[in-house]
Amino acid sequence: MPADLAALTAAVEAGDRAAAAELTRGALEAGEDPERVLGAMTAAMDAVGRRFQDGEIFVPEMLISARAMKAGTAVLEPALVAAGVVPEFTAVVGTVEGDLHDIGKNLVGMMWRGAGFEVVDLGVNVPAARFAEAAAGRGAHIVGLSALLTTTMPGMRAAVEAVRAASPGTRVVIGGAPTTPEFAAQIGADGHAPDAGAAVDLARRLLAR
Ligand code: B1M
Repeated sequence: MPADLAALTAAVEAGDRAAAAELTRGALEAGEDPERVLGAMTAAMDAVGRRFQDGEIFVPEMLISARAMKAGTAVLEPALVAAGVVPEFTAVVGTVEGDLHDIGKNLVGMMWRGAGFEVVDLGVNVPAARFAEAAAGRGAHIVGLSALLTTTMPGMRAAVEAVRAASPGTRVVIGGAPTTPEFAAQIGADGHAPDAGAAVDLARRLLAR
């Protein structure tokens, strides 16, 4: 029986965890290419990101879809490893030093995972040097910095400078409620994303070869 990849896309978009896992398992059992199965879920997250940006859905729906994708990818992972499919890009994300807000940062990480990136999440209250260390150590293509407090925004400048010094080729993007594109430009970041959906578009644009 042919795999129902359209149903898998719909299940992830609807945030149906059980269906996402089951349809992924069914697709693999039907002999579907693991990369195409991943593509079906990524397509769902692209749609979710667009709907979030357009104000049609909100954070809870985005989180629910991301969790459904996680359920599908947990089933898919062994097949991807066996097929030698490796993520094209590695991203490091974290909330800057002094800042404990992590919901937006987690969304960005989930959306980047949904876009097929390998994501290294450093958590919250991350010193500049730790971003630099992780970017260099993991050979990251992009680093995402989050800040929710005006008082922790200066930590973004320090992190951009530290990453630039340690790995000059790595892109650095920022986001979080008090940040702006102007602030990103001032501190020498490569870009600013107002939300997690836009962070996917921005990363893809910056990393396009
Ligand atoms: Co705090 N807090 N908080 N807080 N908190 C805010 C941010 C605040 C605006 C509330 C207010 O006063 N109206 C205010 C900041 C004022 C300012 O500086 N401008 C504030 C304050 C003052 C504080 C404390 C100082 C309070 C105190 O203790 N006196 C304290 C600081 C602690 C610290 O960090 N050191 C504090 C603590 C906390 C909690 C721990 C209780 C909790 C955080 C829990 C957690 O994250 N696990 C908390 C919360 C929940 C909030 C609010 C209510 C909600 C934040 C949130 O999660 N939003 C917030 C008020 C608000 O925003 N309405 C507030 C949902 C989330 C999805 O949105 O994180 O903005 P957000 O992410 C968005 C975008 O910003 C963007 O994408 C997401 C959407 O897709 N984005 C990125 C975020 N990071 C990105 C990175 C990117 C790209 C996009 O690229 C890398």
